[in-house]
Amino acid sequence: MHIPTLTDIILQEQQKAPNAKGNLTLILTQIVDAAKIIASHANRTGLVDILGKTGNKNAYDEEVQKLDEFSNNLLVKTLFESNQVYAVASEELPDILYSPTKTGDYIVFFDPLDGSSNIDTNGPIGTIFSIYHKNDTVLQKGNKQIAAGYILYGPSTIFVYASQYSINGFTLDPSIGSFLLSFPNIKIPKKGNIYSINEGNYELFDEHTKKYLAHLKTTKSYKARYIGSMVADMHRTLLKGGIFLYPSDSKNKEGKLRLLFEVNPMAFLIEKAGGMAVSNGKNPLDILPIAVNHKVPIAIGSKENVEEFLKITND
Ligand code: AHM
Ligand code: MG
Repeated sequence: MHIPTLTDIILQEQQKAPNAKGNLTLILTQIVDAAKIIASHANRTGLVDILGKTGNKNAYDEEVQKLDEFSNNLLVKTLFESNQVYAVASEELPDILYSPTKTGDYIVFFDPLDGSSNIDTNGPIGTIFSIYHKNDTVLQKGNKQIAAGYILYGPSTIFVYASQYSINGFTLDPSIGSFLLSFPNIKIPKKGNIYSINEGNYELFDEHTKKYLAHLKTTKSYKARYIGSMVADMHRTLLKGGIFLYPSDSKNKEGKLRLLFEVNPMAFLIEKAGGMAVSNGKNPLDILPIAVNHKVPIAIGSKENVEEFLKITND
């Protein structure tokens, strides 16, 4: 039986778009290739020190470069090599970068290695990306995204990709080097019993957030899960349902997560799967970014959980 690959699905979707010339397909192919390289480097991060001590470091010299910096440079290079990308913005870069040739009709935002504090303890990490058409301005509302996705580097490498038409998940088969369709047509459960928030910040939360947490704790069915790597926490939320939150607090007045690199791509994905996201009571996809590093608080996940969050925090 032929299991469709990520490339098969991307090509199928290209046919659905009227007048598509395959330019978006080229960008996605570059991201897929970069993801495979990052996955293979992520697998070897723990070897760097050992090989260094045994004098074998030279063969692995490139590993010495921090994985987030390596991933960032790789994505910038591969995206511009597609000749389809006019500008990129990355969580690792202070400014927007423009194509040296000033060509390309697309803008790509990405977080090359999200949750990188998990690397030292072999925890899951991820890459997040978000694609827009070139417009008068680089900073556009999230509802203008034409595609978004993430790659989760965990026990398996998983690629979740949403276009205007669908959202699907793929697992990397390392023996053939292809992402195989493993989660077709993802639908988030209408309601889940898992909540995900950094409760270490409890004393910093406002009364509304505290009230919501009190509600969850008195409702026996809820379980807490928090990895501290948004891609991993969102992947679980997408498959199992429930809610992920990074609220504002007295230290981080706008929360921690960035609208363009983390919140909007995840909100786009979750909506395509039938879920919901809110930032300060409104859909984050409707917020006009005022800067590349614009941050917003976020509650995101199953529709009924997010509606419950809104009801309790608005009362
Ligand atoms: P990073 O982009 O610097 O890795 O930070 C983003 C990460 C998210 O993956 C995660 O949801 C969050 O930070 C965890 O933050 P905290 O440690 O404050 O709970
Ligand atoms: Mg990040």
